Amino acid sequence: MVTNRTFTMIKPDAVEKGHIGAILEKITASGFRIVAMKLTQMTASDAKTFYAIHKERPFFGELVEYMTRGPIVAAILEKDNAVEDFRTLIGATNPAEAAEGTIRKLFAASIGENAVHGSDSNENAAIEGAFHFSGREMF
Ligand code: IDP
Ligand code: MG
Repeated sequence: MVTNRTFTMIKPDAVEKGHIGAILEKITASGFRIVAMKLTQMTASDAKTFYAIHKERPFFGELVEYMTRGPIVAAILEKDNAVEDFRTLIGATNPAEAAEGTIRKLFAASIGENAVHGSDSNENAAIEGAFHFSGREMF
């Protein structure tokens, strides 16, 4: 398994607010190489599959509504220790608890609308990347 890659989404709230460029700048300035990237929109079926692990949580319906309401930027990123380093770069799930300078501290509005996704393990990075991209879209 490739262990130096992670998967991210710039979520609908951040796209709506015009933060795509600023967030990509933070990502590339932090040493991540873009392996694959696209502007796309998730269907309800996509979001329910992607977030299936959270299907019993009280916020699941709200999460599916949010993630499908507009376009996202999906990307695969490469760097040594990508999964852990990217989680550090984005900060805590709740922006109120995110460290200064992190993407969520800078751009997220709330624990629900938190601007970016980052994979939580190498295994999930591979699953999530393959959910959005075929091999010929990866560089
Ligand atoms: P993560 O994105 O930091 O890995 P998870 O716990 O995996 O956080 O939750 C997935 C996503 O579900 C979060 O990024 C956020 O958009 C949403 N979410 C998590 N907790 C809550 C909550 O308490 N209320 C509303 N939405 C939430
Ligand atoms: Mg998670």
